Amino acid sequence: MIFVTIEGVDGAGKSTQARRLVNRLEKEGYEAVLFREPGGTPLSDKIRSLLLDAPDLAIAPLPELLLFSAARAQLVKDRIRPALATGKVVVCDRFYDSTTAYQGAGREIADLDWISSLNARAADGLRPHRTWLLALPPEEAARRRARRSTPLFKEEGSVPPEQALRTEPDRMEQAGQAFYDRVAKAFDDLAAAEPDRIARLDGTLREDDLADAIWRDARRLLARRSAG
Ligand code: Z5A
Repeated sequence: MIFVTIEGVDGAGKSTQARRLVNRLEKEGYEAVLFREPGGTPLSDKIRSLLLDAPDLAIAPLPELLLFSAARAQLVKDRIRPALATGKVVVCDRFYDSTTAYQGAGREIADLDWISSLNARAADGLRPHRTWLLALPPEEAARRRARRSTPLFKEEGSVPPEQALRTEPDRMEQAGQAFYDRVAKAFDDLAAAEPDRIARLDGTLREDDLADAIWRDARRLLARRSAG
């Protein structure tokens, strides 16, 4: 079926929109599954814990990138490919654009060609049919992060309770503002480079308006798909 992803800086509203899209798809009679990166398989969840929940664990930029990619490779193989093969719509809260933005630009592993081929390899050649980038000014993103409490995240696969209840900044969130500025710019650059895939949406819009815009686009994609 179709594979769609939602991207943006932390706090941009990705989880909210991913959840709403899946609910809407189900209401309209589609079988849909939601994954969050990193995570979604036992290995990917363990990698997530290593990457995010151990603030004092030193992880250099290259191993960080490889760990995110390893988590993704397992998720694609064990969950995403099989779900697509059985006709489901797969919605993923972050995918490889996050690696390009956070590790490529944020962590300044500047070799974008290499990252792009690693991304393709880890994704087993799978390219999202559509990516919605929720763009948010950095100060608004920071404000939302600060007031974030327990996410209502619901995905196929396990979300350990300690992650669902986490309110302290995770390892990634300890990076400074310059890091987040580079990440946001990299997302914008990706959207400019791949306009056929990445739709940039104004993340400051009301939740309902964003959900409507995403649903309209998703419905078009689905219609095109079923027309052959
Ligand atoms: N990472 C990476 O470095 N490389 C990679 O390859 C991958 C990931 C895949 C995952 O963190 C971290 O891993 C992330 C990038 C890195 N780190 N950083 N830093 P995560 O999974 O724990 O969380 P996140 O992906 O960063 O997302 P988030 O912080 O949970 O935020 P969100 O999903 O974008 O937003 P939300 O939870 O839906 O909403 C945040 C708040 O805003 C909440 O209070 C909402 O009620 C509110 N909200 C949502 N929408 C709106 C609108 N439209 N208006 C007003 N308020 C809103």
